[in-house]
Amino acid sequence: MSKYVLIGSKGCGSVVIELAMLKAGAEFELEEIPYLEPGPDRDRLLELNPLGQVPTLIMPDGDVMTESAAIILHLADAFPDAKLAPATSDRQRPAFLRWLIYLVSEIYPTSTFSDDPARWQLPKDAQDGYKRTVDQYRKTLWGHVEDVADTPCFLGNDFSAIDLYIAVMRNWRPGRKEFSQSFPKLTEIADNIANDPMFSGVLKRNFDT
Ligand SMILES: N[C@@H](CCC(=O)N[C@@H](CS)C(=O)NCC(=O)O)C(=O)O
Repeated sequence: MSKYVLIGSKGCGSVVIELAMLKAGAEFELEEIPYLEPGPDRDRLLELNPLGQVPTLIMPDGDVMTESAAIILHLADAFPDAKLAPATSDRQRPAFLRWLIYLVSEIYPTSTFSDDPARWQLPKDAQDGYKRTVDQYRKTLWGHVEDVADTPCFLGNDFSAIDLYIAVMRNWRPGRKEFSQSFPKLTEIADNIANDPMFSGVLKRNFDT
C-alpha cells in the first residue's frame, strides 16, 4: 500500500482531513461509510478504531491514526510545504496549537454528546432542553474563537488547518445561517475556504451548498 486511506462520512470531521490531504497534495483514497450503521463497514471501523469514529486514517505503511488534530499535525510534519500548521519557530505556533486543540476538545464533543441525547440515556422529556442548553454553550465556545479570530485567515494572513475546521464545523448544528449571524469573522474565514477552487468541490459534496 502506498497511499493513505481515509475512512470518513459525509459532513463529518473527516471532511477536514480530506481538505488537508488536498492541500498537502497527499495521495489518498476516501472510503465513505455509514459509520454509525451496524454492518461490515462499521465492524471493520471498530477493528481499526475502538471508538468507531471518523476520521480514521490508514497510513501508507498500514498503521492506523485517529483523532483529527493528531492527523493534522502528522500531515503538517509530512508535507511542510502545505503550511497546515505554523513552523515550530513561528510565533503563531502556540496560538495555532491552542485553538486547534480547543476546536477538537471543547467544541467538537458538544456534537458527540448532544446530537443524539437518547444515546446517553437522557429521558425523552429532557432531550429538547438539553439540546438547547448545549447549543447555547457551543455558541459561547464559538464566541471565544470569534473574539480572537483574525481575517482573512484565523491566524491573519497565513492559512492554517484551523481555517479548514471552521469551514467544516460551521455547518454543524445549529447550522451555517445562525453561525453567520453570530460569527462574522469566522464566516469570512470559512467563506474564503469554500470559495477556494481547491476545496469548493469537497465542501459542496458534503454540505450541499
Ligand atoms: N476527537 C475526534 C472526534 C471524531 C468524531 O467524534 N467523529 C464523529 C463523526 S463527525 C464520530 O465518529 N462520531 C461517532 C461516535 O462518537 O460514536 C476527532 O477529532 O477526530
